[in-house]
Amino acid sequence: MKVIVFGGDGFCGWPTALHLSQLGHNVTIVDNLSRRRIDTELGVESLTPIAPIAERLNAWQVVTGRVIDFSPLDIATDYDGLCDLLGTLAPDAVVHFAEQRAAPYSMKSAREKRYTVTNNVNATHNLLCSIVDTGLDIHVVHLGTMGVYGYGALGIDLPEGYLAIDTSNGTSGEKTTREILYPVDPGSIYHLTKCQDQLLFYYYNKNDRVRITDLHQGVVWGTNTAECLLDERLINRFDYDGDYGTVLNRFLMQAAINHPLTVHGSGGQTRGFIHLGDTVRCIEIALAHRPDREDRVQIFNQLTEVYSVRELAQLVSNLTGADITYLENPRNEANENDLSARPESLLRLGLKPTLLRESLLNEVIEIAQKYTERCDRSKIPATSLWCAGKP
Ligand code: NAD
Ligand code: USQ
Repeated sequence: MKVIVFGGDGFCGWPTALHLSQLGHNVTIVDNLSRRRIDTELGVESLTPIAPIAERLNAWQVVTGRVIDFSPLDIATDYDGLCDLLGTLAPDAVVHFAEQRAAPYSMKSAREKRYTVTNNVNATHNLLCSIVDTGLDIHVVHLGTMGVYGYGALGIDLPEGYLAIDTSNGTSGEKTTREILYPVDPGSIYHLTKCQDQLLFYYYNKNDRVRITDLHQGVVWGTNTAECLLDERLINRFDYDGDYGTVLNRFLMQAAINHPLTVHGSGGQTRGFIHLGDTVRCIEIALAHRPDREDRVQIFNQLTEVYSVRELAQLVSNLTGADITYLENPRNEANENDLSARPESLLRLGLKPTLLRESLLNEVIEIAQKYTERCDRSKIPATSLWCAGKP
């Protein structure tokens, strides 16, 4: 398959591009390198020393003999460039990671809120519009989030994107059943953009029959996949700072440097989690199962386990002896929430879940220990507040 990986320089995109190339697909990465620029803006660096994109791609060719092309395009602003690229490459499929993905960054101030909305919504819309504009039949695989459902599940197992509802006509009393998109409930401006993406997918699928798979992914943990480990220059990024670091990787890194584990509030927030190796495998599965042209948007829940933040902190503490500190929550989220969801479709299509286990947690801790001297402890606290005056 000819595949474009939009956002292929990022945390999930880079290992995905390598994996698809390793499988024999013809891969092109498109990335405007905004994530690297945001690091500079925040005065922080990936804990792991990631190589410049040209060096990464050169190393991949030297080590495997395979070529990954690169195009430095901003897909939110350069619409003509995007159309030209699609027209030239005529890919079978695209994987869309190219969005600003940190909830805390999206809540920092009006500037970051506006950037996140403009960047994410335009990136997704430009991609869909350019597919229709060029007349190409391209399968879009998008990395969405479990956060579109909100975390206050209606006391049911979260379905995969759609909710069956019964309606009753007020005049005739006639009853009908239909499936609608599960009601969205975003918890940050970033999550809000993913809810907007959902509606864009719904419309372009309904009106133009664009083939779309939307992967509702939980929090990703882990750092390197088998392909990233082939050479030091292929190492993946590792975010640990208060804006981009996600909870389990942060706890593992904090344990590695003897920093107390930073639990927000009571730690009662419950989330879906997935190991990076499974993220990559899920995308491989999604690409292999292109929906038919008349199908509605195919939505898969992409998580393998559900934990509360408190449980994760306890697990890491038991493993390493790290202290746990309970901080006032900088976010506007419930003290406790229930969440129940399973990756039904991906399991049916062959996913073998990588469950959280000591050896894998230790692997992340070892990487964090190896690069301890690159850590700036002052960047660990989460300082982005959801509401003015909070905490
Ligand atoms: P990331 O920030 O590491 O990677 C995103 C990449 O997209 C970056 O390299 C960035 O430079 C690029 N990009 C952003 N805007 C662009 C634009 N307008 N044009 C071209 N390139 C652009 O993020 P990630 O952790 O790899 O996440 C990738 C996707 O997966 C995101 O859409 C995110 O919402 C989703 N996701 C991530 C997680 C997670 O825990 N990391 C969990 C669920 C879903
Ligand atoms: N948390 C802590 N301590 C920390 C960091 C986080 O208690 O040091 C808590 C947060 O308050 C939150 C939970 O952990 O309750 C998860 O936070 P997170 O930063 O790990 O994840 P989140 O903000 O939800 O975002 C991440 C990715 C995002 C993706 C989302 C999937 O950055 O791109 O969409 O996970 S999901 O959570 O399912 O919506």
